Amino acid sequence: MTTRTTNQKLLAWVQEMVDLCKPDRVHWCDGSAEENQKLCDMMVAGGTFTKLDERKRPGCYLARSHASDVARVEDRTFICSAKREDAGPTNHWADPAEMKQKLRGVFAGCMQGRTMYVIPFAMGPLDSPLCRVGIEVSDSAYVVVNMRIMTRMGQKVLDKLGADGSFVSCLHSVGAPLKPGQQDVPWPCEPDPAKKYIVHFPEEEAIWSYGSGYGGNALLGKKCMALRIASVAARKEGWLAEHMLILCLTSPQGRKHYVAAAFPSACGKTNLAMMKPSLPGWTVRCVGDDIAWIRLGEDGRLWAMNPETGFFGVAPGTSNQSNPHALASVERNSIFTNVVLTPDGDVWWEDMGVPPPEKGIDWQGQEWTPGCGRKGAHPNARFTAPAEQCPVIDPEWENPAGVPLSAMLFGGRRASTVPLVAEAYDWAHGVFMGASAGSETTAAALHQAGVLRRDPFAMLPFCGYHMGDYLAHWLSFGQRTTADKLPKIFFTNWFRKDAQGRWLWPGFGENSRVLKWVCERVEGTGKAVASPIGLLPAEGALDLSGLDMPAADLAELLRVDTASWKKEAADAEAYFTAYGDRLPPAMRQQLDGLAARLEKAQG
Ligand code: SAT
Ligand code: MN
Repeated sequence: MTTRTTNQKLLAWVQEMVDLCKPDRVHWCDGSAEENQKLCDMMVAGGTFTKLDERKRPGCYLARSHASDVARVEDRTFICSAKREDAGPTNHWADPAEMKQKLRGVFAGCMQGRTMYVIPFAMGPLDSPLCRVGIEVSDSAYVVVNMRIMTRMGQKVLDKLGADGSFVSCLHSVGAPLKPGQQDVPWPCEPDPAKKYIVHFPEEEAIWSYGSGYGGNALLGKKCMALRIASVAARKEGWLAEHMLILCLTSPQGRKHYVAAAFPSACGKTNLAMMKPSLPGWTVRCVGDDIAWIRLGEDGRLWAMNPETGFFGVAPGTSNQSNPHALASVERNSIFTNVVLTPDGDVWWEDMGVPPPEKGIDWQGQEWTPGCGRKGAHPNARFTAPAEQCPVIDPEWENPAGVPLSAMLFGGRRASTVPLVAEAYDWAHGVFMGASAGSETTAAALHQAGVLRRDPFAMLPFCGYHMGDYLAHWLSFGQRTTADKLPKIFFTNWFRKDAQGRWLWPGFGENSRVLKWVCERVEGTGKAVASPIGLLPAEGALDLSGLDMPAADLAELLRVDTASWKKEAADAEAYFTAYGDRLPPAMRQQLDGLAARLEKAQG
């Protein structure tokens, strides 16, 4: 295979990685359809991929991971900044020199018997001022074909890089070298979680990932580069790299608003991003479902861009009711990981909204029947689908300038306390709302699901530096532009339950009712009432027409219980103490302001 770059730094780095990992072969990926087909065919032959029925899912494949390798591994994720305090209290830190030395031992010879793929990729449209190039070397063909969907990948990126362009270096290995003659397995990985490493060197802009082939652990353009490494660069350069979807909402009168929203993994970002509004005449168009790179425009507004080109969405729960446009996006040219294979060569997952097959093969490769007591799909089963296949992709989604934001939403999964929607009083209050956000954990990471934790800006697992500095960076935008130019900030919670544990809000397309109020607030027409925690929709301000919602449910959805909020404030305050003297004074003022308002409401 000939190399197609004259970039000496790149050639030298790849050679260094070859010398370290000792692959049998090196393949420079050109990103072509032919190359992709060859890799897919090879994975079918090797058992990694099952080709789905061409009439049902043209161009689609199913993969089943090893049972130990099903989600991000936050415990094994490290930020190796030169100084420990720059990683901050929310990240695992290790000394970069010591970690590098340890990893050199771990990676030594790790690609023996395998091919090293060199994957040139770009995050962002190639002509965008925010576009960044990464080079991932990986011994996984599964990673190559996923990266081809999720990023702009191949020769065009090497052309952009040119002879002296710089890149984020991303080393990835599944950590399963093959001895001569040793038979490969469908999903090679390092099964021992303690031997996996997802390591970031922010000063060097380097990523070393070992032992996992799954999702954000292995598709290094996504969380590792576009969030952890990019967030550090963004702070230095004055922009934001955020865990946010971007959507365009258009009113029946044709007024457009771009909205970005930060929710933790597996909390419905993909569903909101391409929602089918239940309110007649409203439309939602999708710009992105997971990551937003946001810069301050010359006009003083914040402009957001989706650096990815695909969706890596949670399959279970995706149905015609929850997300018809995601289902349409995965009709062809998509990869499914850890879902059920049906006897007719199609896929199925829990809460797909269609009856299960009489029998199938589950995500672990076992015979499966409905009612057998086991889930057919893993709760963190995923689809990888090209964004351009989304029937409601926004015409501006590849605009190199991005799109101007009217509003930002923060949210999480909260069974109690947090109302359906509340608007921040101003930018600093909005930053406080994002900073103090809590959410119940999900299956997107290998940890106990359903536990409430603080997840500031939904960035807890993804911020590559000290979270106190991150809050200060967000606050700085309040000084760098004027309040009228900044997006309005809101907090939302679709997940509130009543005392019996029943969801109070129907969610999905009905969330358009909340978005409508957000738009009206932006335009200055929506009515709101003050509460200790922020501005709530005034009576009658939420459009509930055609929705059979008992008054008591609505009241409960919007209720701000002073006692619960005092606990909430105390919890946030205790959480902030970990930030030490890097907690911006404005956050302390916000805590005091909230306490005073709660006191007044009670008294
Ligand atoms: O596996 S990913 O990190 O890409 C998905 C997620 O957790 O958001
Ligand atoms: Mn995500």
